[in-house]
Amino acid sequence: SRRGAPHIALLPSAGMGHLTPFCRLAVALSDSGCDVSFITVQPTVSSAESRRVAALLAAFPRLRPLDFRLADFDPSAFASTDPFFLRFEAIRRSAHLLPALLAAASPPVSAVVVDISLVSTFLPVLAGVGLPCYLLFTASAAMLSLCAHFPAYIAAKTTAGVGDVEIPGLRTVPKSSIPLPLHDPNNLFTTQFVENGRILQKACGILINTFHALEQEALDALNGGKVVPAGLPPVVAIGPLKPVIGCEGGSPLPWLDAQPARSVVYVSFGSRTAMSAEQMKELGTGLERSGCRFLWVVKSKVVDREEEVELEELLGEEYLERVRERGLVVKGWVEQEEILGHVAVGGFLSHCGWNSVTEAALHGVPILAWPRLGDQRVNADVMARGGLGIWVKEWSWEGEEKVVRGEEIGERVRELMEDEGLRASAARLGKEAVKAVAVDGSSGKGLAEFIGKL
Ligand code: BUP
Repeated sequence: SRRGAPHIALLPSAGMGHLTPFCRLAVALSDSGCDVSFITVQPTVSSAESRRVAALLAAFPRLRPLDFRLADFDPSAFASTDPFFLRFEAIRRSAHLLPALLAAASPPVSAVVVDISLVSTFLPVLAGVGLPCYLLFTASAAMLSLCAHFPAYIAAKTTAGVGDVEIPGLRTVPKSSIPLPLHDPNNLFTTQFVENGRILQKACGILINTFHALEQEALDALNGGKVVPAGLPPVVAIGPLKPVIGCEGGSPLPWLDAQPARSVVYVSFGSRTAMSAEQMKELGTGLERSGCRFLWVVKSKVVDREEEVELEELLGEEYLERVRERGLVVKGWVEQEEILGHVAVGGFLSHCGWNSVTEAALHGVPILAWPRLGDQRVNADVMARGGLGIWVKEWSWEGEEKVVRGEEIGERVRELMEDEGLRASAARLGKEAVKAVAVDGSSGKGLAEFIGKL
């Protein structure tokens, strides 16, 4: 690295949605001349994560791996069964062990970038040893506003449950879009979310994987002292973080090469959203009825290590036989970035995990949103406002029994693929995204300013 260049340590959290932007940030910082240490926790929750970390470190030997051994942790003591939330907690409770690991690093660490889900326990520990703590917010600026305002909302509310949340200076997040765990004050995720929200003000800065053309209003509200009257550290948009070529895994898809331009709808609900067997059948029917070509990534378990059932068993051999000509159904990991960038892909039926939204934006691929849980409805709202896609608000959500019928899914998919106006507006946003991450774009400059400050 260049003389005098900062040494930045990155601490990602559990789950592909958190790991992916950190891998991309690591490469972006390293490409800008920084020394980068990448803190890893083994074993990872999913095998997708361990493969990604191994591929990243192999492709970029200049990144320094730092193996973080966690303190003993008893998951049964917590009111959650979500393996990812429990891992967040295990890492959070090991914060006191990080300074010793960092102290051994040479050259000395100049700053640490911590994942949002971990920040409330790490920030005080890092401050204690005089290390600047930045955070990377891995979701939308709208979600950051909710995170920043939520502690004040909880403190001021007079009703028992959580209702519509009016974010000062921005917009109201309706009750139905609030992540389900947040309705339960005793949920482990709620405790983490509120603690992390409270400490935001003390961070040296907040990096966020979004861009101005998509979320100008939210970024202005956050930086203009509207969301948190006491003020926040600078919220710096650095996205959409660019994919790291050659290490995001997956198999090449010769099938796509054989399809006409913009004819295929890509269907994926992310790395950790499982769908019920019945809903999966209906989705299959819907894709078949749409008459469109499709590439469908099937997931039936929250953690990939537990995927055992074969496609034939999930969807039936007959179905797979029937759709063979027009549809490719795959189980396991695909290279989503490559798929979204492929000329054959003309639409994306997506759960609206934030990484997926930013990837679709970068490639100008229109989205049909079917958010399922967590921050996904907030994200779907952002992408619909930004002209990137359509969100069918009535479709089922975490905790609901409702099954969306194939007929309706098929109709909406066809609409997505036939809407020329939407295609044009998604393409426009794609151009803005590409501009933003260029060296002289808003996000490119944001990253350079962050590095300059260190
Ligand atoms: Br599935 C799948 N290939 O097969 P999100 C996902 N991805 O490359 P999530 C693949 O994983 P959280 C696959 O491109 C994106 O970068 C995808 O992140 C990639 O949603 C990432 O979209 C998934 O944020 O995470 O997985 O639900 O719940 O943590 O947001």
